[in-house]
Amino acid sequence: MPPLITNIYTADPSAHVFNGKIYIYPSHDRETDIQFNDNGDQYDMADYHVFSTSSLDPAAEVTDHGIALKTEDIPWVSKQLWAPDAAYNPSTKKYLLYFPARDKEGVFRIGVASADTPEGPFTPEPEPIKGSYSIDPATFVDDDGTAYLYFGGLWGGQLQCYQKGHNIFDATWQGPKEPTGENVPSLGARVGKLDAEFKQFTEEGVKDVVILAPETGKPILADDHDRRFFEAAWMHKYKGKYYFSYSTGDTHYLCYAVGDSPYGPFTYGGRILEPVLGWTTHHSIVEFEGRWWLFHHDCELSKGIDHLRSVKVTEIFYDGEGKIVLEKPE
Ligand code: FUB
Repeated sequence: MPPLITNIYTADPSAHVFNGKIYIYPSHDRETDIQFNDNGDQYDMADYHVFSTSSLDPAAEVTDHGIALKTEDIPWVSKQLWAPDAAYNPSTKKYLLYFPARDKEGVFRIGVASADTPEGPFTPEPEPIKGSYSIDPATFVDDDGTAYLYFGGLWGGQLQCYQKGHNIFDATWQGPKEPTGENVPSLGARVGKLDAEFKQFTEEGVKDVVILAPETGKPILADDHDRRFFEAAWMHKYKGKYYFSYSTGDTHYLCYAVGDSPYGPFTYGGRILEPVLGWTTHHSIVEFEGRWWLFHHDCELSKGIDHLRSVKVTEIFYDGEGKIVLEKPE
């Protein structure tokens, strides 16, 4: 399957349907001399482009709307504009772009920027979202209009630095580290409800997203690298159920878990995508014109350079039990 976007390198695609069109909010990968390491320093992105298309036919044209936001415009950011997401707030009639980046102290935070159109340009808030940390924000607006922000990522994404509390950064856990040991539960992504403007967390603050192993009914363990959450949270709803999907990082799977509430708990449901060419895997799932689509990335276009990725899309299906499958069930 060829990449959807070929004019620049793009990754971590968050796709949404706005005004009857598909809008894609990816990371913009760029060449760098920074040596590859497990902290992800080589993912040294400095701006965002927004893309749109009216059709997902293989021959459809995808429009690059140009730079929507860049590092120099964001007062609190030092570097690394990583995986973004977007939402539309019907009350304020604003489009919101959520993005992680390192602040001037090198700590990842999540920022928000707003625009009058889905393609931007976006104007950033001067400070990151209060109480935000780590990477990979993903928004989900439920049928009742309530918006949630999921986030978190291990190793270079610093999620493991917050084991003492949501706002306590433990620098000794920085780097490619995570909890391990017999019966140690895995670290969860985080989720918080957003306020009426979709710009801050409500007073409830953020909670841990718990994924249960179906065979035990207990949280997935930290050493279960084939199933534990690593990064790339995404939420979508299908037939009243909440599907939380994510990457397993060093084992390179995209997996999902299903629950009855946006807060979970979610029960592990299986894999959506097997490892692709390149270290990272990151995705979004969206319904468009009655069909379901998995947006993801790989490194085929760059011939395997991990930090030069390209966005792809493939159709997905559900079987009779609501399991996600890549082949259309008979
Ligand atoms: O694009 C930089 C990082 O790589 C993202 O934040 C992760 O999800 C991984 O795809």
